[in-house]
Amino acid sequence: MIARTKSEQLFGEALRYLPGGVNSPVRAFRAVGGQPFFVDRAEGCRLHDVDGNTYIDYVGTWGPAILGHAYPGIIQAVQRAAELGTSFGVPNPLEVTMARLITELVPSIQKVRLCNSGTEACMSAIRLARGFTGRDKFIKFDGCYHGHADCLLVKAGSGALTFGHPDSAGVPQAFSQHTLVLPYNDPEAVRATFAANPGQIAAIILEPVPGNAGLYLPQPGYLEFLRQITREHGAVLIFDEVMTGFRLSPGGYQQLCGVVPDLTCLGKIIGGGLPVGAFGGRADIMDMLAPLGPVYQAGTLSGNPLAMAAGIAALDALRQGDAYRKLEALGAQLQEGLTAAAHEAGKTVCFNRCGSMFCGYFTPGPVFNLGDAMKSDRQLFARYFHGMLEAGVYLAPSQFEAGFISAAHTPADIETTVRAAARVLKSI
Ligand code: KE4
Repeated sequence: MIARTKSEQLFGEALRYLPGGVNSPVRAFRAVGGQPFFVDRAEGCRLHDVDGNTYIDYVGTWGPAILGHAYPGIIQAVQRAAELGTSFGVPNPLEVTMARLITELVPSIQKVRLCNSGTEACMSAIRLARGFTGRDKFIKFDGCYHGHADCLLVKAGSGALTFGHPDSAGVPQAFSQHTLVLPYNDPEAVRATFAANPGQIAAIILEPVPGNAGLYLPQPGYLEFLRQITREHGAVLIFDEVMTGFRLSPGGYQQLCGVVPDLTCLGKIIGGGLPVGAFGGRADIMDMLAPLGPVYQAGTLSGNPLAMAAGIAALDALRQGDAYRKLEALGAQLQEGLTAAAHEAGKTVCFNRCGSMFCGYFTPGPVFNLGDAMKSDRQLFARYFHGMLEAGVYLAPSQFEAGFISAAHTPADIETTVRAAARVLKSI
């Protein structure tokens, strides 16, 4: 067993001050058992814990670290910005640069509002769609997670799902009664819901590639169907690309699939690891936002110069380099290696992948929605997680999370991971 004495001491102290010892539930390892380790520093594709152990990291702080940790261009940009002040509460040039970059890279975003988290982005996008249409109801899909705003914590994914009670305590029925939850990849369910709620549905919000119940993909034609039916019924189509934005291509998944949403939510990568969120889209919808229009949204630290500097450095590096080609090659290598290792060990694994996002489900599959994902053997996953951790590989501490490869991973790191998996899968 790897010694983690200092992490255990820190966790004991953390439990005194922080509920569950963490500031975000999934970090607590409740889905896999054991205790979290504490990171001292990170660079490239590796985390170094406070006990001197090193791990190849496939969580990447849940998506932002697409270039790897402590990416020099980002560190230097943040250092330069910090010397000029950490927050102004007054417009600063970096906000304009970031907004211009986003609108250039994601053409469906004609105007954008920056905020401080993906939760805030999704919550605000729903409010904006309701204000624009004058309607209250909206459709989300089970297993999709859009942050922890009250109206969205209904059959959510990610941590909410991991804890086995998809709905959250503290959310009054009145706050979620307008949230219509449907199975993903089921066009008939969407048709029936619009038919049953004529003229009442403000929006559909979805992760175009759901990454909060593991990872699964839209069936061919599904996103095109959602685009068409929302147009027919005057509903706003919202792509939550907080995870997929700039992860799968410079223009997000919408660039790959060719489906143009009305609004897009962003986060994670555009902050380069600092707190950030954004939502944007059609100008006629966005101009409903205060101070122009009647839909209120605000934030003390929105457009914060440090987060902007970090995000601009990240987006510049992504658009100028060959990161996406590299990420695809590494993803394919990992998928091939882990699939072969599972087969060799006699373990049934359904491995889903989209570029540098992936999930290995311990179930025969296929996995196209939450119901399929829930068939996975979570106990076996927990043993696999800990076996890999002991082997120096940090996977997402839940079967219902996506893994992330960074441009700092190398083919040798992938090979090391595959060899470790081959050993662990035979032993569990
Ligand atoms: P944040 O509020 O955590 O910045 O973003 C919420 C959010 C919105 N939309 C999507 C598609 C997301 O994946 C997220 C957040 N993702 C989780 C990982 N599954 C964050 C990890 C955590 O909650 O600690």
